[in-house]
Amino acid sequence: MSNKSTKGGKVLLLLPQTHPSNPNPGLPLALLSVASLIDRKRFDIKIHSATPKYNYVKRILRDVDDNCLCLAVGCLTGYQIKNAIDVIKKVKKINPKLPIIWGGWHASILPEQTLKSKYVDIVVIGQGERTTAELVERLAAGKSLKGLQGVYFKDKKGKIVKNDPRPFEDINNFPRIPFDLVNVEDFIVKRDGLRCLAYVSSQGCPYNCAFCADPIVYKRHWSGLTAEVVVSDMAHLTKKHNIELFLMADQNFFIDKNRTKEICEGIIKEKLGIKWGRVNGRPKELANMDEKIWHLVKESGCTDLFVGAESGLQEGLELVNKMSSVEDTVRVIKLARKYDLEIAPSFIVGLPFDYYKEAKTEKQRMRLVNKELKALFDVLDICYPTKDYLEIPVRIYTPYPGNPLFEKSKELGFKPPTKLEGWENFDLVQQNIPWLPSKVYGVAQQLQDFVFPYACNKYMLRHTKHFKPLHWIFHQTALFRWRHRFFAFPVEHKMVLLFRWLRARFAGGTDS
Ligand code: B12
Ligand code: SF4
Repeated sequence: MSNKSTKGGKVLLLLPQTHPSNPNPGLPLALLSVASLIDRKRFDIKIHSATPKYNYVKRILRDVDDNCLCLAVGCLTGYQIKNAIDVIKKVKKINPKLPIIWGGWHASILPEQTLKSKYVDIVVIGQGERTTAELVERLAAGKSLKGLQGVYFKDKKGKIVKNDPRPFEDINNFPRIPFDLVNVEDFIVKRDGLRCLAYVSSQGCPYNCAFCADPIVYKRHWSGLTAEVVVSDMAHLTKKHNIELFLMADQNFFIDKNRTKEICEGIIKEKLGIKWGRVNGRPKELANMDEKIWHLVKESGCTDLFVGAESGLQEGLELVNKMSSVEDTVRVIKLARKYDLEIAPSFIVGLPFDYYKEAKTEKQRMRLVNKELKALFDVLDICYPTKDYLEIPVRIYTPYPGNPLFEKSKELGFKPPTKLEGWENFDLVQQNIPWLPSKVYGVAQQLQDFVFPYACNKYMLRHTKHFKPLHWIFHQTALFRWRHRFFAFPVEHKMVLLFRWLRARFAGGTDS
């Protein structure tokens, strides 16, 4: 990281903590993209991720001196907002006039509401590369932000000024991701003993799923780096940092089949010898993908896929406008197994079906949730009769602003927060949806933390160095619960949570 003081001043970028229980947001890919077009000869760019590896708050407070031009934060909807505000409060005590910029998912979805907060001066909406580079130039020159596409700001009197949106741009127009702006080693994680790094090869998605934030932020645009750039980035990162597995953060990697084919061929041709995994795709797309490409995906070192199965009910898939069928989900899981690729189908429970309007009692509402859960287990029973899966993420539906299901949720009694701070609690554990019986949160957690991991036939191999007999009992009870769809009295789940808490507590502190 550079320490030089440059003429234009310091530009601080912060990726806040994601959650108190799991604060590490990891490699700040979005901030690195944002930084890519800022003139590094004139500005001293400092990227801070709230990784527990170092005290990011202390570092930021040290940097917000008179030579600092701005602090820019990127938040998802949820806890990151709280963490960002906590840091900004401290920054304001040292440098009250420092312009505070908000960008990223939450600010792009609700720019005006975000800007109303006293902790925000400027909002960057949508793609951040070109907008932020131009914004920084204007701030350094003391010019007005009027007319700057993709920016809302408060003028000197505190009045909100809304500029026009910035058209979506091909990401191949931007320079390569400047990985040298961070200490990459801080963001390398271990998975199955391999050195892994997050990597993103595209932005946006052309689909319009009714629960997803992507159509709002990227307006159904998609742009992917060319295969040549992806392969050369991978080669560079592998050589420089000895990366063995790339964790792909694309929203929807497989949009352009030709690009997929060329990336796979490039990895093979260049003999990179790497693995790449956690690749996101839509069931229909993958179910219809040419088997020659499936073959190349495997041959080039892909380890696992992540598909949004969303619901085991066809009416659920229609409600979320997935444009995919339950059969597609089954087919894609079978295809992945045919090519010996692990695949994680993720599901959402508690979707805002219209039926909830008539369901007056908790019992009636529980019946609807059980219908969703039954369908989910039916799909899993077809696809994994021997429980040989990687993981099965189950999330409670959370209404994120701006999309059609958010509007439906309001019809079902959901009251969205009216100011920025109100969105701090929007995560998967908080109980935000009024139509869902509260015990469903417990069931979803139990599935996620206990039933699915312990029922998995690989669990005993993977995680049981100690306490083998106890793990064996847990494995059997998880299988029993799965078989009988019985989730009451979750004693073993509570025990697992207690063990985790004890391990975290005695494994030492964080954020030094
Ligand atoms: C890595 C990742 C995470 C990481 C942390 C990421 C982070 N930013 O802190 C982890 C694993 C912790 C995570 C957790 C969650 N995530 Co997540 N995650 C992603 C993922 C896969 C990649 C993000 C990324 O780096 N993209 C690459 C960059 C280049 O793209 P970008 O983020 O869009 O950034 C561009 C613009 O948005 C803008 N921009 C972004 N940041 C900033 C900052 C500034 C200052 C400026 C000016 C501009 C700017 O400029 C960038 C370049 O053009 C995205 C999907 C995706 N592909 O984007 C989902 C995504 C962001 N996650 C999402 C969700 C819902 C979650 C979870 C709630 C649960 C879940 N479903 O996994 C939790 C919540 C965490 C929390 N409490 O805050 C949603 C966002 C919804 C929302 N309204 O916020 C996404 C879009 C996935 C989806 N379709 O559902 N996530
Ligand atoms: S396919 Fe995935 S990224 Fe695209 S709109 Fe649907 S959920 Fe969002």
